[in-house]
This record gives sequence, structure tokens and C-alpha cells, in this order.
Amino acid sequence: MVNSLDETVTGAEAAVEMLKLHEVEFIFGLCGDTSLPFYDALARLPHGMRHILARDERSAAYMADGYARASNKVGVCEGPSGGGVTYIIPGVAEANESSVPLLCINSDISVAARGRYTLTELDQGALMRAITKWHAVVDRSAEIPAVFREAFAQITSGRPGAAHIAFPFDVQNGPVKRSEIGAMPQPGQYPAARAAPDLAEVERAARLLRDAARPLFICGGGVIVSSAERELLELAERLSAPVATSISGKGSIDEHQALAIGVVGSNGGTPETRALVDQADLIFFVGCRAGSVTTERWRHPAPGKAKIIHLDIDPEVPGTNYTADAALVGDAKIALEMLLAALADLRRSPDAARVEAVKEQKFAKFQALAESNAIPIKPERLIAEMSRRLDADAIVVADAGTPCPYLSAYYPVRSGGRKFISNRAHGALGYSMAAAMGAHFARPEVKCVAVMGDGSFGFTCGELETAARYRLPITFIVIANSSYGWIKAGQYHGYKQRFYGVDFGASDHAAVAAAFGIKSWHITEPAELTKALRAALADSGPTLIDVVCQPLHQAAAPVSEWIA
Ligand SMILES: Cc1ncc(C[n+]2csc(CCOP(=O)(O)OP(=O)(O)O)c2C)c(N)n1
Repeated sequence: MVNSLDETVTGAEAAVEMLKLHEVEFIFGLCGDTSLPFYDALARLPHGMRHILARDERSAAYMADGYARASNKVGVCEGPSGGGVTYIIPGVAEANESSVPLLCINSDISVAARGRYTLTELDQGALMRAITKWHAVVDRSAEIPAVFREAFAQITSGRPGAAHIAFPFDVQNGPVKRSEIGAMPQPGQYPAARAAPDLAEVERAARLLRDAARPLFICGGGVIVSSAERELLELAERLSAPVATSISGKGSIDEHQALAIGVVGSNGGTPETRALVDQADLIFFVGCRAGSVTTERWRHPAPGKAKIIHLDIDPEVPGTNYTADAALVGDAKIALEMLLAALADLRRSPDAARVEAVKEQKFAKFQALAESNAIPIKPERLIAEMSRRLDADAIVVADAGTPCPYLSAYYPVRSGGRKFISNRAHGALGYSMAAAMGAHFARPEVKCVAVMGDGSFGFTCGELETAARYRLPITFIVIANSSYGWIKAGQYHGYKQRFYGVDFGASDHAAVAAAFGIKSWHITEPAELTKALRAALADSGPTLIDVVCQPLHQAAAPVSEWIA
């Protein structure tokens, strides 16, 4: 008789069980020879997970990334060995640097076939070491349960990030004891464990906040990851402190709130929002790395001018770019709760009028351009139309180029879950289409919109087939200017208009979408925008609007290097 404790399953079956036990709902991926046992286990077992077949491993990883950002759960992607690994890299690197919990599994050649010029052989561990928080090459099937437990623990604790598992073909067929398969409590959720900052630092920070005359918050993605929006607003209101965000932090505060400034920095910040940063005598960075874009290359705020409080889950962050007068290492929600307790008696008289005046000034300039009937269509006109037409709970995903600065600056979002997503670690072109698909699977009840330049479209348009196959009700908006406009604008403003290697031909992106069976509009006149957007957003399937827009170098983009 078989002792049930000795009962075994295959490595592939164990992997499927481990994913299910970690409450995985979707696996975004692309098939390959070395993945056949894994796919067969997915086909046979009653796991309830849905496999979403992508047309490029890069997209599979971006889908998992978009899913994770929109759901606060782990995103899972998979691909085969060799090219499946090299093609999946951009999505893994972006998620890792953007603190998004992503688990990437690549199947691999058999352990027994290593070193014999085997097709698709590649040192996956060496490749992934540089772009993940944690990685493992599973050499023995018995290790599978522990490897998966550790992968989930690593990416959902501390600063979230990406994990990679290389899963050899023969290991997928090897034995795993059923008794070893199991998950820790709260599997697949993040943050998995919330760490509190040192109490003495909280008290130091509270004293600094009490003493500051004009404190200002700059929030990064950490506020949303930690779901600390309520605590942030309460503390800001008590201090009457303006709240700015980085691009990744957009949505930390409802941008319609009186104290919300919006995005600051070189991409999406404006001279008006910069002035508020410069006026502050204390900057409180919350879940924000104070990187080059948010701080305009560490010039705003100017080092040494204002006092700095830096709160982050990653102990390496405070002190890296600004000397901190108080450094809080811990979860944003817990740290802000502790500060609220330490400042329980504090009530500053409201100072929202100063922020309101600045916002009015910023939006007055925008509005004047948004009303323009000029051809080609001004980006402002499109963004204003989107703000009018989209529901407050819609999720907008923005690629680099025109979409990112314009939406960051002029598309105000509400708080409560991520409503604006952009790949700000690398800003690699061709992210938004696939990431919006991932966001849709996370939040099927809300409208997801991807906004991309025509450069980005060229990177990713094969994925329109996926949107058509699953009939995803996503609206794709292409801002067409027949150039790598962001770089062209750099040449215009910084290199005396010597344009070099930045222009490409005009394509009919609506016709491309139509060829995939997607309803589409090609728009050249401002007056056509309203009707097209209304119809596209109301449609139950995928839609694409191709908008021929004013080139970025001629536009009044909220990009500080060009404004200067
Ligand atoms: C993969 C990748 N290669 C190069 C770049 C550098 N880059 C940043 S913006 C940009 C131009 C974007 O062109 P497009 O998508 O057409 O948008 P536009 O700027 O014209 O609005 C380029 C090439 C990048 N971000 N990603």
C-alpha cells in the first residue's frame, strides 16, 4: 500500500499547485518546447487559473506588471528557454526597478543536457541576477515547493520586486513529495509583512514637522503600494501641507483635493508646481526614491535648503540623494499612523488657497491650448477630452513620449487604488498596450485605456491580436507624429534643431487595428475627437483611436528642460 506521505507528483504539477496555493489568478505567457510538461500540467489539473497567451514574451511580462500594479497582487508571467528568456527581460527589469511584485518563470533545457551545445542553452541565473530581487535555477525537483515559497516571500516583503525561476525540462518531470507542497499564510498579497519604523525617528520627524512653517510632501509609489492614502491625507490636512507626487506616486492623493499639487519634476512638473517645492522649508519624501526625474536632477528641492524627512521601506533610499534630518525605514501606512499619533494635538489653520492659486495658474495655460481648433491636434486638446470623457475609476496607462508628461501633468486622478500607470523605471517604449491588458484582467469592471506614441505602437502592435482574441474592452490611443518625438524635441531644444535619426514614415494605425478586427478611428481634426472617444469608450470590445498630433518639439509640453 502507498503511504500518502510518500505520494509524489511531477515537478510541473507541483509548480501549478504552488501557484494556485499562492492565489494566482492569471498566468501571462508564451509557449515553447522546454515548457511542454508545465503546459500539460496546466492543461490537466483543475487549478482554476487562467493562462493568457501573449504574442511576445516582453508583452507577457508587461501584462503581469500591469496586472500587479492594478490589483496589489503578484503578477505571474512565463516563457520558454533561450529567446523566451532574452525576450522577457524588459518586463522583468521594469517590474523589479519599479518595485512591482512579479514572478517570472522560464522553462529551461534539462539539467542533464547542460554544456552540450543544446539548442536554447543559456545561463539564465547569470542573466537574471542583475535584474531581479531574487532568482533561482531549480536543479532538483524536490526543491520546487521551497523555491516557490521563497520567491513569493521575497517579492511581497520589504521593497517589492521581481523574482525569476529557471525551470529545467527534466526537473518538470522529476518527483516532488505531495506533503512538501504548501503556502505560508496570506500568500500572494503585498505588502506581506508591514514593518514599523524606529520610534525615536518618528518622534524626531514629528518635531521637525511641528517646527516647519511650510512643509511639503512628495509622494512616490510607496503610498499606493502600502494603501496609505487615507493616513497621508489626514496628516497633510493637519499640517496644512501641500502634497506633490512623482509620476509613480500619482494617485497617492485625490488630485482634486485642495492640498494636492499634482506631479512635480522634470516630466509632468511645471514652473508653477516647481515654485511650491522651492518655497518649502521642509520636504517630506514618502515612499519615494527622490530620483532624477522627480527632483529635476536633485535641483528641486535644492540640497541643503529645506529640512528633509525621508520615509521608505528600503533602508538604502533615505540618505542616497538628500541628507535626511529624519529617516523613517518602514511601511508608509504604519509610519504615517505613528506620525498621526505623535501629532494628535496639531491643527494648522488651512493654507490651501496658496495651492489652489498655483493650480489655477497651471491649468489656465493648459486650458487655453486645450480649446484650440488647430490642426494638427494639440496634445492638450486630447488630454482635456480624455479628462472629460473618462470615468473617475478608469485606469490609464501611459507610454514614454508625449503621453507621459501630458497625462502626468494635466489628467487629474482620484485616489483609492492605482488609476495611472507608467513604466517609469526604464520608460521603455511599447509598454502601455500590454500593461493595459494586464490591468484589465486585474480590474475587469473598470475601463482601461492605453496611450502611446506611434513609436511605441511600432514596438507592440502585434499584441492587438491578443486584445481581439480575448475581446478586451480596452481603448488604445495612438498619438501619431511620425517621429520619435521626445528625442526630436531634445534635438530641437538642446542641439539647435539639428534633427538626426528621429523621423519615420506615417502609418495608418487605425487601418492596422482594423486588420486585427479592432474597431478604430483615424482622427486629424479636433472636432472629431469627442465623437470617436465617446464611441470607443462605450464599446464592449477593443477599440483604437489614431490621433494625428502636433509634434512634441512644437508643443508646450510640461518638460522642464524644454521650457527652460
Ligand atoms: C526601448 C526604448 N528605446 C528608446 C527609448 C528612447 N526614447 C524615449 S522617448 C522616445 C521617442 C518616443 O517616440 P513615440 O513613441 O513616437 O512618442 P513621441 O515622443 O513621438 O510622442 C525614444 C526613442 C526608449 N524610451 N525606449
